[in-house]
Amino acid sequence: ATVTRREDYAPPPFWIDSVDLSFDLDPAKTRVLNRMRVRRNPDVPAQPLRLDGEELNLARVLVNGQGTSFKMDAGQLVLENLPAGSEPVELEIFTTCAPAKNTRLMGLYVSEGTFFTQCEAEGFRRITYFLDRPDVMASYTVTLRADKAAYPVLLSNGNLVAQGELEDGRHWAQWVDPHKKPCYLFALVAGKLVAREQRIRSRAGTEHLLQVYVRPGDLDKTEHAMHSLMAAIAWDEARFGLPLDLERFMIVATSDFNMGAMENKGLNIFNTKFVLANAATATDADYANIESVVAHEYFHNWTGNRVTCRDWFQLSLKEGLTVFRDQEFSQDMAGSPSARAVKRIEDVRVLRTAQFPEDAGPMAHPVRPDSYIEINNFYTVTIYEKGAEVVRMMQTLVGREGFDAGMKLYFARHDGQAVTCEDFAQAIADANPASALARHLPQFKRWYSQAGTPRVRAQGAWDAAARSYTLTLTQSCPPTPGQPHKEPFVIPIELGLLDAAGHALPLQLAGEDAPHGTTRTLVLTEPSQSFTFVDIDAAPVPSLLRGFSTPVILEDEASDAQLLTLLAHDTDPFNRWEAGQRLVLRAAIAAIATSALQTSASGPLDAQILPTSLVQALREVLRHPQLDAAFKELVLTLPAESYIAEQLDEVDPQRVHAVREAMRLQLALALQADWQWAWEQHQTPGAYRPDPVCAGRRALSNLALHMLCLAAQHQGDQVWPGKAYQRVKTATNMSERFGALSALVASGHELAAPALERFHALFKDEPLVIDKWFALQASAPDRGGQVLPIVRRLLQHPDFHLTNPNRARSLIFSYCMNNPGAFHRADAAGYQFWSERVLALDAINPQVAARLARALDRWKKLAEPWRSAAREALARVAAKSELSADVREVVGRALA
Ligand code: DPP
Ligand code: ZN
Repeated sequence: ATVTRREDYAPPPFWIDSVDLSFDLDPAKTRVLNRMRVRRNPDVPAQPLRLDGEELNLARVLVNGQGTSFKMDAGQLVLENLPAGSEPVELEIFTTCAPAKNTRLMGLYVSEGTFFTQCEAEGFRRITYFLDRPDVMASYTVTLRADKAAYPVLLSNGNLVAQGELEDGRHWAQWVDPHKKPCYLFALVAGKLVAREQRIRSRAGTEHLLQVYVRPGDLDKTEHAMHSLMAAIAWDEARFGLPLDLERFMIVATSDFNMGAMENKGLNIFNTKFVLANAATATDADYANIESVVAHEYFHNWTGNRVTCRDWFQLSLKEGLTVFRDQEFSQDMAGSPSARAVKRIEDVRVLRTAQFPEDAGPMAHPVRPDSYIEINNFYTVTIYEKGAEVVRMMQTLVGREGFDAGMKLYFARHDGQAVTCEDFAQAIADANPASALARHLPQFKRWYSQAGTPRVRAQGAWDAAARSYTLTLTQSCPPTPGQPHKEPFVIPIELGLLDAAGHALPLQLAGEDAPHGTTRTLVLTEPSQSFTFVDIDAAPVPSLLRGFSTPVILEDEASDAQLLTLLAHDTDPFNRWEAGQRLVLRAAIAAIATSALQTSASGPLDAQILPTSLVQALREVLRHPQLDAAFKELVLTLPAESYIAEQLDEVDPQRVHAVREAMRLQLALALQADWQWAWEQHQTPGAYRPDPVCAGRRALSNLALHMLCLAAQHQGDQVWPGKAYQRVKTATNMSERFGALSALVASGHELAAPALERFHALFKDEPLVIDKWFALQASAPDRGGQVLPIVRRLLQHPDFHLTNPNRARSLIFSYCMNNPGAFHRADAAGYQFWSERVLALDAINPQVAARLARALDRWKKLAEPWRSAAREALARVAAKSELSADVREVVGRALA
């Protein structure tokens, strides 16, 4: 396999100014005529033109209308005899491809009778020969021809300029994209689709047509996506002054899609999961995800499309920034300060449960990687979520207005260009010359170049005589593959100090004339630094890393009593939540170290793992008269098994599972009356509305029902399972229906089976709901090893299709990646299942297979016998000769 290195970047030897593509669409054999205007890059020494191509049948190559000699080399089409000089050349290439056989879903493929494309990162080369790299930007004209009855809708990027009929029942349409773009943003769609349409007028008075295309029958599930799109357009204009630059903006949904969605210029293609929603089929979480993914792809129109990446090492230039933008958007849409905090906690939870392990494992890479074998393996939580945190830190260091000014400068400098992460950081710093970012820019950029999660140790000392409090912050970062030694980072630490009664103290640093508020940001740049606060009458309770101002692991000496104070009083909702999580983690880790708990077929053990003081504090949060339901649900939800496991040096997954299950039961029993109260108080009668307040109430009442079913199952009581079953039958929205079904499945009650059957019968024609049905069973708590046989049986279910990524993820990924207690079996049968599925998927779709391959990333942390068994499973996969580069890179790094 070939390694691509960032340091090898060289500008392209040729530019492609314009592309005229004609497609004769046929599932078995599509003919593609590509006429390009190509010219030599005068800044680069003359060399042959090498065009990328993959699985194409080449029929003809013409240069300025004449036949020409060419050769094939490592899949590339090489033209050695192009005329010298800088005159443009007309290059005509005629190829065919087989979309119906394209199970990789990269390039041009067919899904349920409709043609779709996916070109990012390197799929365009599966459509035609091209300089398939993001720094080559061209103008596109696209003509589509297809059978009119089978493919009545013909779409591509930009504007529809002409269309007409052909003989034999065929028709055609021509699209012109007014903007230059890299080829990874090319798209076409052809099929039987219907659209919800909306006309809007921008702040500047321009008119635009918005369309959401879906299969006939799904139109009643497009309202929320359209509303989300309109909100995203308005927000980007209001917050950043960035308008929609197209007359027409289209979203098209497909049920066969490798990722979430794709920001093709003017023609976004989406996984149906992130478009389709109505009250009956989608949960509150689905509604929120749709809002954020629709916005994310729309925001790419500026951050990604207008200003794009110089090379794929710069992927976070567009992804980190666009995730940051969609997070900011979702917070603004959430409205109230507490709803914003809920969104922030959810984002941090993803970062810490998915990105931190990545940063500590074999796939660890900087936000701007130095090398890759397969770029598809680097669409990661590090590039996306950690990349967003890096942008967020810049905003923290320059302030919100400073950040907006930096964005303006970024577009003023780079609109229409393909640039680097450094260019972005430079623009933000240059717009804020007096800021801490500008002062420390070279050091700040280590966030782009150094992998690994930094650790910050905080030690506080109160000096009674001086009435001062000195906080010493010390940073370090563990080695990662290829980076044994790390230099210090720039670490903004937002903090506050509380007195013992929980009141916020005014913050005055030594040397200052007066206090500056009760929350402020310290910037740690040295390996170790001390900060002294004056006028402090008693030892304070520090509230550090408020809002999770930096993606680090904080190690402080907070006592349980201090954490209880924060849980009860901190004005920073993030740290309030965090205090509860830390107390639960402490109890869990202590229990894991000392007890030999195991779950049994009869369910979790009734053990007192959480101290009474914590249970009481959690009760007070649950009963709190002012706190929002959504926030309460987050506080009362235990950390995931995978997150608990990350805190340990050596992991016995069965013990982690048993302890977490026992904590769950303990909370269910100790707070039984409170759960009942919460359930009764948080019903949301009336028409379904997906707003944060209603969604929060449903989340809390679902958690309550789950706990009540768990307690009932333990006590042999039938009332709550009966209520849950009734709700599965009669609920009028999916959030409540699925919450009730989950409660039955998670408690292991015998009513779970008939409830699952009924649920399947109700929704057998709704693929996204059937995905949930598979996922729920695959992620059910294991009691005596029953989950794997169920998963194996479901593989044979008539509704299971390995070729459909959503379905493969719902069953296989849910089991291997979302259910550690069931996956990490002492008999290694879970790993055996994993290796079989990786290989089966790899033959169909390497990109999806490589994601599944990562389920064993953290095998070196496992205790025996899991560790040896996991290594054997990895070695079994690695030993296959016909492996894709995608999977080979992942298992190779895991075993290295
Ligand atoms: N560029 C896409 C995104 O929005 C990747 N599928 O993240
Ligand atoms: Zn993106």
